[in-house]
Amino acid sequence: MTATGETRNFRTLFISDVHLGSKAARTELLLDFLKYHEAETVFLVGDIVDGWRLKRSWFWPQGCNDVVQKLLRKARKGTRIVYIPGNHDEFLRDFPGTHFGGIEVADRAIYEMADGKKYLILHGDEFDVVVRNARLLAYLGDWAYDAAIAINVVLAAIRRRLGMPYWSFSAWAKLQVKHAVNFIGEFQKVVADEARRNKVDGVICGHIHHAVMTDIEGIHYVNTGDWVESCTAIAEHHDGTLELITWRDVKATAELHALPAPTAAKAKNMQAA
Ligand SMILES: [Mn+2]
Repeated sequence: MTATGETRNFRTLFISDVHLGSKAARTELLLDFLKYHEAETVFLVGDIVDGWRLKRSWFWPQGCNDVVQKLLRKARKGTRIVYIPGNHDEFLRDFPGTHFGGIEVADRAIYEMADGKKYLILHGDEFDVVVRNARLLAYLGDWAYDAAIAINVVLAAIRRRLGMPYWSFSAWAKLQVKHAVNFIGEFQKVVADEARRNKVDGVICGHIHHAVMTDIEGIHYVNTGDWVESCTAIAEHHDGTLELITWRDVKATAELHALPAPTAAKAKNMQAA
């Protein structure tokens, strides 16, 4: 957004970890972001709806409806929207290949950017088991790595059928503050490895609520971040360049410096309403 509040047009937008249905979801900021950002394709990279939170207690304020409506309206107007479920909205994993309201559901995707570079798009929770048992798996080798991922997928499906909650990486990492940085590094490494196995140039994922664009041994690792704290998204320009947008900071800067005082005051009143 510029000081005058112009809409920016992109080829693709990538958003994840909105956690609609959790009190932490920053729906007003996301709505605002969606208002000022258009794209030909929008990838929802998982954990958009927090199904587990909703199962425990129903929390669905108007803001959640507004976000869903905004996305459906974009789809109606011709934006291609692809929803890649995460662990918090894994109920959608039972419906790969289906459409609802013009939104496609897919387990993962391989997507070609405007510059021809190919990216693997996935949420990333299937690698939790590898990150948690990194040392053991490194010791046991490749077969154990593949087996661990396969077992994790099966266990998650069984837990889902039994109505048991998914084990949460971010909650777990928060408890292990001292090692959290190592876990993020390990997660990034295994996801980059998966991209390499798929013979693509990069990977775009979410899950760990840590937005970044970096090179990991020749693989472009991109994480979309989240809309519970940092309010970040990844945007692909029409030439294939990727940009990490931290909307929370853009908004804060715009409100502090760019907007004339009456407009800023009006914006505040509107938010309060
Ligand atoms: Mn997740």
